[in-house]
Amino acid sequence: MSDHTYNEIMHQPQAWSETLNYLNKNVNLYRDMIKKSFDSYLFTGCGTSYNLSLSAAALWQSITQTPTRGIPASEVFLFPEMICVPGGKYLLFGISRSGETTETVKAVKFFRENFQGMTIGISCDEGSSLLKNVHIPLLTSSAHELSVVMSQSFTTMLLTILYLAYFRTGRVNHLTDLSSVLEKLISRYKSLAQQLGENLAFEKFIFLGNGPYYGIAWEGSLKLKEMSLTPTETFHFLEFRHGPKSIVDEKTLIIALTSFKAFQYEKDVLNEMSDLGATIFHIGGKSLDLPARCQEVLIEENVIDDHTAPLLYAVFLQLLGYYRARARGMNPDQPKNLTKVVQL
Ligand code: F1P
Repeated sequence: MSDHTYNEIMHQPQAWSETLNYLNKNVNLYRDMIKKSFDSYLFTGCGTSYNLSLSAAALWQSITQTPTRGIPASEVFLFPEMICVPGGKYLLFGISRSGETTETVKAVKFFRENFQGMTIGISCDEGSSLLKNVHIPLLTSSAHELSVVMSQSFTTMLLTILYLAYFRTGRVNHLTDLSSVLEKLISRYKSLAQQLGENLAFEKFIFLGNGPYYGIAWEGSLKLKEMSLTPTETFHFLEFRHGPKSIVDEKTLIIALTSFKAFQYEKDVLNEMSDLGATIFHIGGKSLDLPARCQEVLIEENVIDDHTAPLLYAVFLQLLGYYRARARGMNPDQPKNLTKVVQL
């Protein structure tokens, strides 16, 4: 079965490799800006690109040790006083696959008119409005997509941000093997994502993630919703205990993105949910060792940590959404009610 969405999901190892090569060869585009100091850093976008901004902000702050936030583009111009303080010096990253999403372009223009600081645009489409309205345009054309839903564009733009954070701290070599690690993981675990996606007995889908995985959990949730028209919910692990766990039963699939840093806390939550009857789709660095109803994608490569693992996890969430859509007789290339770009 071949369609744009599937081809683009499977193209990610190549898109990542080409993007890293491009960034290595074009340091002149971003070197000066990335080495500058700002009071605070902002990542903004819409939909998938907002989910990306959530993970990007967590990663940027953790790697560069600078104050960073991820915000929906509409908040920048609707509630600017809640985002920027007068006199503050900001670096705003505008994220948009198309570079034409009205809110994102408006947010960048509003920011430049009202606040001090610089702007970087990251987009997969050459000559887009976003790239024309920022100080530093970064094009990730290797992840150009024909599909409506975003897949390789999400991970490749996030990889670009990870690279810039590592460039600032002199550790870009940490990313060298990611593409080949992903290739191995896809060949090993794609069938597991397909098997779970095709299991139509599940009726409730809960995505759990902490730290940089929270934005990835939201993205997996959106993929399942967009492609297979499935209602989903997303939480930080320990938040799920504070009420939402009331709905857990034998028809619940919990998609759990565990971290290295908080694994024991996350494992305790998942043990509880397994006792309530849920099935766990676990993506993580070490096994939960649950007695039953647990399927695992385990990333045991030593190059992987809480900064690089989130990128790899996203691919299996895309595959889960893709295969559930197919199993429900839907065409992921033509998701109901959606357009490739939201222009107001
Ligand atoms: C953002 C977006 C996507 C969504 C759909 C409509 O696009 O909202 O997240 O899946 O494709 O557009 P962009 O600003 O990244 O081009």
